[in-house]
Amino acid sequence: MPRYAISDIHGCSKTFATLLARLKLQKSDELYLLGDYVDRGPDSVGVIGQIMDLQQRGYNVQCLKGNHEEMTIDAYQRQAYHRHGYSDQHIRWMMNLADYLEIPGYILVHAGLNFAVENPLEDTKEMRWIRYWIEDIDRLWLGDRVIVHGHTPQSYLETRRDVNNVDTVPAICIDAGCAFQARNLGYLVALDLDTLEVHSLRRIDLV
Ligand SMILES: [Mn+2]
Repeated sequence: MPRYAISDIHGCSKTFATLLARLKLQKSDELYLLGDYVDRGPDSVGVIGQIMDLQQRGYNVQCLKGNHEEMTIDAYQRQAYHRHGYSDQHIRWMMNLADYLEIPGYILVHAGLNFAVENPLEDTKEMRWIRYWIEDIDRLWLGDRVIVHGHTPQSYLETRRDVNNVDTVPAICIDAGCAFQARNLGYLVALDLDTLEVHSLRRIDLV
């Protein structure tokens, strides 16, 4: 039963649907989505709808909260986001998203972990926002786990490099900048957490 992780879909609903079709996702598979479903791309509501639909149909999809969901919830609570077409149900779904997940072999988190505090798993705010934390990883604390995260876009080729370097640096960034225009970005990737294969798909959505 494959386990996949995908991050930073950012409103690219067609690209997301196509990647899932490529993976031939089964109900017995595990799909982990690491946050930032919304903003930048053309169809944030559609991405949330697709994920909720998969969950309602019995697919094993577990989702983290990204900084863009945090901002969306905050704006909604200030009554500013109704015009973006989110329903109360969408917002409730976002509010219930996890800060991080621990599964065999991995810690999954949107942005990363703050190793400046005694217990990195207690700093849930930085889990959605932190950058430049890789060099601070406490290998003793982490043990043989690998951190898989998104949030900071890079070429999908660098994701492959992260995979190849995982024994040296136990962190893999899977944000391939799906909604960005830069020449080396514009991909959505799915990491197979057991084979470490990086499935990459060039963005289909118009941004
Ligand atoms: Mn982010």
